[in-house]
Amino acid sequence: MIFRALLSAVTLAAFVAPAAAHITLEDSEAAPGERYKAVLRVGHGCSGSPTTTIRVQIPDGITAAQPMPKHGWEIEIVHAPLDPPLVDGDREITERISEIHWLGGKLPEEYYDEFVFRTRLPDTPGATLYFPVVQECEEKVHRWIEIPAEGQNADELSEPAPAVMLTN
Ligand SMILES: [Cu+2]
Repeated sequence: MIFRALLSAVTLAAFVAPAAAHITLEDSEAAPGERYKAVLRVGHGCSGSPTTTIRVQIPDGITAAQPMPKHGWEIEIVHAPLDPPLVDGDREITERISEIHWLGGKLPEEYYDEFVFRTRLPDTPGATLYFPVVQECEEKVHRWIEIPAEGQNADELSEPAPAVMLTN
């Protein structure tokens, strides 16, 4: 009986969660200037349709990013020029990773998964960085690209971009 009650509570939680789940970063706060392991959490597909592609945009302030390989998914990296270039010792870095794509997988609506990459955060305390994500499913697409206006709460947006706030 207890087990049955527990089971129904769990079922209810699973049923309620998707509305607020969206795609979010596991750590929504991080230290400026430090390494940051970005874990994108994908809790649902597109109205029942399985997720087949995740595309994340790396914000301008981030000059270094590195995706973690993922079984069953192919990774594609998009570069953008760095202007002015960064000087690292005797090396000049002229481009940065601006997008990471995970392609060719199939994440059923009922399941949860994580898409991981690491970065070095800019040294800008107090700033909020947004990582817009396009989630493509077999049918339909979610565009988690909305950024709150000054003073607006991200909860008011229907498809908010995953964000991390740089603490002091
Ligand atoms: Cu959601």
